This record gives sequence, structure tokens and C-alpha cells, in this order.
Amino acid sequence: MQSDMHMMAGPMDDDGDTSVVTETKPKTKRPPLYKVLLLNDDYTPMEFVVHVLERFFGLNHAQAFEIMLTVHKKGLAVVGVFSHEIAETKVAQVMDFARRHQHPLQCTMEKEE
Ligand code: TYC
Repeated sequence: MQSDMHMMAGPMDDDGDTSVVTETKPKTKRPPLYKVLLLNDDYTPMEFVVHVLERFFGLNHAQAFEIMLTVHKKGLAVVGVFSHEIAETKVAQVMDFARRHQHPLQCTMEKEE
């Protein structure tokens, strides 16, 4: 953690000037992260969802099957956390792939915290 010193107007000191020392921390904001969510529906085949998770999220078959089942049972699941640009790309890739195969699969993103 860094700190800067600033001179601010305040009561007179023995130099006869008017100043006090305050400290502020420079804000080094990390860029926000985004959760990519997969949503359940009644029509997209389970194997298609597993394939999507392997293809676009780099999951192995067992991991992909597990997340697919979580979405199927709970209604949705976080499938990854990324920068804004990467999350947007993942969502677009999934939505385009599902559309091309005429499945109603939905994928969205949401800012973390
Ligand atoms: N509910 C779908 C079915 O029973 C499977 C499914 C799982 C669909 C996950 C979408 O994101 C999804 N065929």
C-alpha cells in the first residue's frame, strides 16, 4: 500500500504559516471481473451443453458434465470469471453457436460483487 502526503490549510504552526499534514492513499483500482452464467432451458440437449462447456471454457468432460447437471438442476451456474472483454467474447461465442444449432441455450454475464 502506498501513501502520499498533502499540505492542507489548517491552524498556525511555529513558522507562522497555516498547514496540516494529511495522508491519502492513491486509488489503484483493479478492473472489475465478470461472471459468465449459463441458464437452463427445457430443450437444449444435455450433450450439446457439455460440448459447449468443453469447447469454449476449456473444461474436461467430467467437469463439463458436472456443471451442465448443476445448471439443469439449479436453473443456472457460473461457468467462469473473466475480464469484461473476455466474458463478452465467451457469451457471444456460446450464443452464436447455440443459435447456429437452433438451440435456445442462453448465456449471460454479470459484474462480480
Ligand atoms: N434441461 C436440459 C434438458 O433437460 C439440459 C440443459 C442443461 C439445458 C443446461 C441448458 O444450460 C443448460 N435437456
